[in-house]
Amino acid sequence: MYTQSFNVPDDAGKTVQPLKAAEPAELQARFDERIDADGRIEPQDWMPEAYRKTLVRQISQHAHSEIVGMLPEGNWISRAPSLKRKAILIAKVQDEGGHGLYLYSAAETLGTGRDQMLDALHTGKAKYSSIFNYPTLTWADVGVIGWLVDGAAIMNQIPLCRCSYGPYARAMVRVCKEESFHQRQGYEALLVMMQGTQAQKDMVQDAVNRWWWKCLAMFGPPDADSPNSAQGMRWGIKRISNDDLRQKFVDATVPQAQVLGVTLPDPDLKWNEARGHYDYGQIDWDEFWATVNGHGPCNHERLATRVKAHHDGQWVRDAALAHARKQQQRALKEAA
Ligand code: BYC
Repeated sequence: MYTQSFNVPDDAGKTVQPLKAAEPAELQARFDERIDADGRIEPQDWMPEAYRKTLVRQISQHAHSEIVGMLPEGNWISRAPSLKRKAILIAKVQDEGGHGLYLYSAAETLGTGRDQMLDALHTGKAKYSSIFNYPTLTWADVGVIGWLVDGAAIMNQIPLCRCSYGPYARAMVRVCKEESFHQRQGYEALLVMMQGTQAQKDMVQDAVNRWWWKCLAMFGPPDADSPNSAQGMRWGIKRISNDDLRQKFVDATVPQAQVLGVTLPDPDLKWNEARGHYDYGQIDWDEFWATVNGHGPCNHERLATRVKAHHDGQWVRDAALAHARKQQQRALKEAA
């Protein structure tokens, strides 16, 4: 092989001093310096164990959310009102599956296996977004998920493109581009329904009434009750706080609701001239925590569906592994 010639070191024959392993304090200082300079941490770099653990927690939960997030909308693929809407919905749900795969891959670069992450999801140890534990009762829910759920997701995910961990940040760039299409297709589907019959308009308003508050809760607990925020911000994993993102989402969504012709179900929602933001009412945090802790309307159904899909897919994983082994043996035989 010619490439072997490139493996001969330039200083062949000279005595090379082995690199002295840096002491932990020195490594920590270098890490802190990189974070302070807004630099990126890559998989081969030294990082504190707590930083690694936090990233695995957040990225794997994010991946689980994408995969479980396929279910509420997937429920409508066979009942989409036209071929065009069906094709768009299939593509969207497939994109969410793709997002899950980029994110599991990003988490794997931190040394945690996909099997471990899936096991944590299937046994209920890992979290996924609260929003996917609510049912999609009508076709309007599909439009509202695109408009509001994907809209909230983009608001949360754009700052993650600047996350300090390289593989996560790079995965988020593509995810955000696709989420932006998802948000627009949902909004466009609703615009069409709002030009339809009174029954269609009522269906949209009903879906907005059911999803609005759940979307506000998606951003996570208030900053004062968010145990992970301060450290996440210090490490450059989170860039904007839960409450600030929630406010940005409300401010961006109110004018969109006006164009659409729907009412957001909050009597306290009003422009505050002094703050330069919309004020909004109280989120039901008891309901949020009950859902996060497994007691929402669809938690059992969602997990059971994922576990069944995993078991049903075992033969595909077995076949892929057998094929890979065969390819490897063939390559070894040819190389011998
Ligand atoms: N649901 O200290 P905090 C999508 C947990 S999918 C459930 O503020 P952190 C899409 C939190 O994990 C959207 N749990 O935590 C897909 C923590 O518990 P642990 C998913 C929640 O990490 C398909 C505890 O509450 N997006 O876009 O600083 C179709 C305390 O919270 C939730 C992501 O995952 C929740 N809503 O901040 C359409 C984005 N909120 O882990 C759309 C990446 C909080 O200590 N993740 N908790 O046991 C993040 O940005 C952050 O992890 C969060 C929470 C803002 C979610």
